[in-house]
Amino acid sequence: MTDPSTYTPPAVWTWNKASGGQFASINRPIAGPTHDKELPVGRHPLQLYSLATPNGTKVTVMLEELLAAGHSGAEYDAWLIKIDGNQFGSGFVAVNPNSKIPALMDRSGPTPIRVFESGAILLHLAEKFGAFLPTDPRTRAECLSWLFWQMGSAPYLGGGFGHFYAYAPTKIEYAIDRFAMEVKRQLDVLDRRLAESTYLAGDDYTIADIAVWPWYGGLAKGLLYGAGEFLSVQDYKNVQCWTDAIAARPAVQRGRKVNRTWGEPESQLHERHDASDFDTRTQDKIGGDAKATGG
Ligand SMILES: N[C@@H](CCC(=O)N[C@@H](CS)C(=O)NCC(=O)O)C(=O)O
Repeated sequence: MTDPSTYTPPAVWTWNKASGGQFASINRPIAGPTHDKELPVGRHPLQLYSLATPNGTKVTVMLEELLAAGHSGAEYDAWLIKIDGNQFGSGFVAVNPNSKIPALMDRSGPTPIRVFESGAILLHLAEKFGAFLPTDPRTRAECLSWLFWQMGSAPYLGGGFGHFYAYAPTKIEYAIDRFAMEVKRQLDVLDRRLAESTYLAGDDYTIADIAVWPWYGGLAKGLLYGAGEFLSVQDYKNVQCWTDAIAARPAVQRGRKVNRTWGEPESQLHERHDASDFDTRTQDKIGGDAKATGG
């Protein structure tokens, strides 16, 4: 790799397949499917194709919250899509042309509706069930503002800071410094908001919290990129308090297990097809040789 201090971009960029760090094998400069593969369809109205990364966790937490609140129409099948190439299968690309998890097929009506982008999925579900989205215009605007704040901010955390701090093949001080500064600023934005408000939109827990928690709650607990000490996350006291309150919710504890293929065996439910799966199908219950479709 060229020394960053001596690199001059060529006139025309070309794809160097050997570069790109830990995820080089799945990164490509073109969209579209690489192979034919139909997606499985289960018996529930909602079919989720996902993995328990922060973006995936938002949706499984939302679905578990909806079910806990009594919305039985939110019953779902959660199919595992490992992002080692399965996101480029033809069936998955038909649901999400952007080839990223999570992707949802809402099969509750006569014609299936595809929804991709985790923020769009949260909003679709919140509107469909009239839940976790305030109706009062001021609070609704606040909720949507924080929801879209998350969608715009997290790429600096994941694709910026996380990539250069944890995954890039060389540690580039300029890049790490730039994104550490931005991520700490984002944590301070949240900390100041949570000093004046219990939840991001106001007094009630909403899709804004559901969207922000897997990223910034995970970061605050040192679970992302091993960067807790580096970013002094313990200093963001209000974020810590909010993170703990959300983590204590039973629906959150269930949702974070779904489509998870790492961590303690009892924290992994590779696929979820029934509410009872949490009691009977986690990896500690079925052993290491779990049946997972994997896309
Ligand atoms: N803005 C998208 C981001 C989704 C995303 O980046 N998903 C990642 C996993 S967290 C993924 O599928 N990566 C596979 C790839 O980039 O090929 C969302 O919020 O849904």
